[in-house]
Amino acid sequence: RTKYNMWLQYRPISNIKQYELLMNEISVFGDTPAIKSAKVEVDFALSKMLNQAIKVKGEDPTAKIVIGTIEKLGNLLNETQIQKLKSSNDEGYLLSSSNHQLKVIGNSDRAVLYGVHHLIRLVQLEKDISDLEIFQQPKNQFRMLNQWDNLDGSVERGYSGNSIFYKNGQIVQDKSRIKDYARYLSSVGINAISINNVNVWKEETYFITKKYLPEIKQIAEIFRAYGVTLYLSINFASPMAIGGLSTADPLDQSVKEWWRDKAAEIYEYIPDFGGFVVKADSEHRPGPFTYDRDHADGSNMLAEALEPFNGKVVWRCFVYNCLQDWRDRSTDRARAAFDHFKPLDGRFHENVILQIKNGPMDFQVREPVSPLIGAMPNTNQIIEFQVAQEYTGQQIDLCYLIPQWKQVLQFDTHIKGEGSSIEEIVAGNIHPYKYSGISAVSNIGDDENWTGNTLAQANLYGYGRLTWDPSLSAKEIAQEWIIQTFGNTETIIGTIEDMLLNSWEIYENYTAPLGVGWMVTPGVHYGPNIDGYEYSRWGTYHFADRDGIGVDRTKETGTGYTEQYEEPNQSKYNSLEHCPDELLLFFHYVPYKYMLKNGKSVIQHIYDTHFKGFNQVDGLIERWDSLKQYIDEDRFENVQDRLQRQKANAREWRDQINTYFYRKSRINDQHNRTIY
Ligand code: BDP
Repeated sequence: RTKYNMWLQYRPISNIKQYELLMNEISVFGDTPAIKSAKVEVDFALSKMLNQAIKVKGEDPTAKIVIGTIEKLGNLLNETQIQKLKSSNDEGYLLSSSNHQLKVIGNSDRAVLYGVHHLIRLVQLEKDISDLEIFQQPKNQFRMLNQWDNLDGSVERGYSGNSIFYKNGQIVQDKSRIKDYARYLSSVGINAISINNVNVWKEETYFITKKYLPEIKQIAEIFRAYGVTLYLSINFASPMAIGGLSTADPLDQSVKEWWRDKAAEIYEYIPDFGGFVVKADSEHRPGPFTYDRDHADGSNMLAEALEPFNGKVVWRCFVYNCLQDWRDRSTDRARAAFDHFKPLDGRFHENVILQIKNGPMDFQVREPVSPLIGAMPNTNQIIEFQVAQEYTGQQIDLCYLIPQWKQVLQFDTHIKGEGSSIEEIVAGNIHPYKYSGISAVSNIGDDENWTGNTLAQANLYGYGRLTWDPSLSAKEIAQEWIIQTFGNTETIIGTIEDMLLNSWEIYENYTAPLGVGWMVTPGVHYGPNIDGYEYSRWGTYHFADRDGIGVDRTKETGTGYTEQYEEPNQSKYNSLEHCPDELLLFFHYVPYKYMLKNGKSVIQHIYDTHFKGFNQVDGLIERWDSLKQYIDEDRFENVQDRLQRQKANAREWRDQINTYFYRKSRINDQHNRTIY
C-alpha cells in the first residue's frame, strides 16, 4: 500500500535514540471525534516510525507526553504561553518540549489534530524535538478543496480514475476511502471541502433532499472527525427542478421561503454544515440573470437562508459569456469577472464569499493575476487554484504547481499601496474581510495512488501546506514531501526536488508560448491543437496571422483589460516596453520579429523554448531512471510510464507549434534545426 499511503508512510527511522522522550506513555485529553482521531494517529504514527508499541493512557497531566486543548491543559502552561496561544486564532497550537514533558496544546480540537500532525512530521523528517517551543496558526481562514465529482462516479477534469465518493449513481457504501482522504487533508491543514461538482444539473440537484441527506450526513461525520467542514454545490434552479415552483427568482417570496426551509432541513442532518458552493450564470448553469437580477441578489437570497445557522455562500466569479461570437472583437473574456462583480462591491451579505480563479481566464500554464482579487474592499473573497492539472498536463506530464501559486500569492496588486499582495489580501489583512482564504479544485480519484501520477501527490500536499503557511518556499515544501513520501536520502531528495522545481517551466516551454494560453485539444484540454479554439465561442483566442501573434488588451488599441489593474501594474502591462516577457502575448499583439527583453525575437523564442522543453523532458526521464534502486518498483514504474507519455506529448507540442509558426511566419530557425 506504499503508493496509497502518500506522504503518511510513517517509515521507521534509523536513529530513534533522539526520540526517547516519545517512548513514554502518551496522555490524550478529551474524547471528541477530532481528539480521538489525533489519538489514533499519534499512536499509529509513532509506533510505526519508532518501531515499537506506544502506550496511550487516560488523562494524566504528569505524563511525559500530554495532548489536548488549552481548555483542558492550560494549567500546564506558563503565562507567556497562555497569552501567545490566546492571541492566536482558533486553529492555533503550541508544541513545547523539555526533558521532562512534551506538550501538544491547541486552541480547539481541530488545532490539537494539527499539532499532532506537526509532531509526527517533525519525527518523520528526523528533526530534533528535544527543545521545542513552536507556536503555529494558519495564515488563511479558509483552506478548502472542491471536488468536481459526479454521482455517476465520473470526475469532471479528473485524472486519477473515478470518484472516491460516488459510484454508478450512488454514494459509495464503503466509506473507508473517504475517511483516509479526510486523514490526509487534516495532516496538511485543509479545513473545508465541497463534495460534488460545481456543475449541478442532474441527480445531484437532489443532494439537498432527504433522498441523500442521511448519507451525506455520514460523510460530514467522517470529515468532522478530521476537522474538515462539509459544503455542497447546489443548483440555483433547485426550487424549480426539485421544489415544484415555477420560478427560481431570488427576489420571489416563495423562492426565498423554499431555500429557508431547505436550509433548516439540511441543518437538522448536519448541524455544522458549511454552506453552499454556487456556480451561477456561468457556462450554461442557471442563475439570477434569468430574472434580471444580479449576483448580489442571487447570493444574498441564499445567504439569508443560511444565516440563522452560521452557514456561508461561496459564490464563484467564473462568469463570462461562453457563447460569444468570435467575429465580434468587442468582448474580452478576461474582463468578464471584474466587469460583472466589481460594481456590486458592498452589496453582499457578510456570509457571502466570492471565489475567484487565480487568473482572469481559466487555470492556464501562465496567466496574469485576476485583477478582481482585492478590488472589492467590502466583499469577502477567496482565491481559487486548480490542483487538478487540467491545462497543465493532466497528471500525465509532471507539473509541480507550488511555484506558480507562490508567484500568484506574491503578486503586489498595489490596491492599498505597496505591499497589497494577494497573499495578504486573501489572508484578510488588507481589507477587513470577515471570511477569506484559499480554495482549490482537488486532483484525487480512486486510482490506488490517489493522483494518477505519484508525483502529483506533491501538489495536494503542497496546496495544504501553502494555504496554512504561504511563507514556506516551493523548495521547502518539496523537500518535506519527498522525505515523507520516499525517504530521507540525499540522492532521492536532490533528484526529485530538482525534477519538481523545474517542471512548471518545462511544461510551459513546450506548450503555449508567452502567456497566450490554450492551443490545446478542445474539450479534453490535453495535447496541442493550435487553432482548436481559435474560431470557437469560448473567448480564448491567440490571433496568430502571418505578421504576428497575441491578444491586444491595451487601453489604446485593445480591449482595455489592462485598466482593471491598479497602478503601477496597469501601466506596466499596458506598455509594450515594460510588459514582462512571460505575459507579453496575453497583453499585446506583436510581430514575430519583435525583440523580447531576453534578447530573442518572439519567433526565435518560440523555436528555442520548444526544442528546449522537449529536451528537458529527456532530462527528467534520465533523472528519474537514476533513482531506480532507491524507489519501490510500483511507484518507480508509475512515474517512469508517465514520463514516457509526457515525452510523446512534448514531441507533439514541439513539432506542431514550431511548424505552425514557421508556416505562418516563414522565418527560419537561426540554428537550422528540423522543423517539419
Ligand atoms: C473549466 C473546466 C470546466 C469547469 C469550469 C469551472 O474546463 O470543466 O466546469 O472550469 O470552473 O476550467 O466551472
